[in-house]
Amino acid sequence: MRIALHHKGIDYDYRPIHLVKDGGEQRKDDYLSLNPKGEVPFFIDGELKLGQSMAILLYIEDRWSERPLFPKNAAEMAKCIQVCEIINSGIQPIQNLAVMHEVKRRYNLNDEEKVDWSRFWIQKGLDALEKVLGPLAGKFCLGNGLTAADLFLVPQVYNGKKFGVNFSGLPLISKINDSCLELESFKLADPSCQPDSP
Ligand SMILES: N[C@@H](CCC(=O)N[C@@H](CS)C(=O)NCC(=O)O)C(=O)O
Repeated sequence: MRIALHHKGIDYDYRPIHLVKDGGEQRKDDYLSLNPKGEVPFFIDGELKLGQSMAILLYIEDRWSERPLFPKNAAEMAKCIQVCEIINSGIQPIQNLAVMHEVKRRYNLNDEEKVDWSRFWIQKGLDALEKVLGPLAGKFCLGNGLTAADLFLVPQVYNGKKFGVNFSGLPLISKINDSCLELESFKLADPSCQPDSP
């Protein structure tokens, strides 16, 4: 979401939610009253209060149509969503903090086993995505133009690196990630550049 806001040059207020401190601010009542799902991002625009990054991106795309992030052609749009969803519904949820926490608690895992769970699912998902991207990718996921697919890919690669995923068999994904990280919008959205970064 941050990448899209910077890409489109939208001015925004950033309200940090610390996901770990004190058991996670996303699990506190005041945040849950805003977003019962207890996750970030959450987007507010006037009366609109919106969770889920795909919903937020589609809203931003419609409201600020300059510098589009979704293809207009139906087949290309479907391909773009395919890539987004491999990450957004096929990888990210299984390696999320809440899932790691619950898997650890239920099966009495240690921290290394907990991380191994997430690493396994990210590796499996990115290995498949590398094959899907084969006929699609150029400089970015879909040819040489930036799309929403790249906005999902880069944060997932970031998490993959954090959890020790092996990128040696993922040359396409690595190359796309590098191309994205050269762009100003990705630099400004990087976690290390946020006001609450430790
Ligand atoms: N499907 C949601 C996923 C949101 C999500 O899982 N966000 C993570 C951070 S990237 C989170 O808030 N995790 C908190 C937790 O698991 O407790 C979306 O696309 O917005």
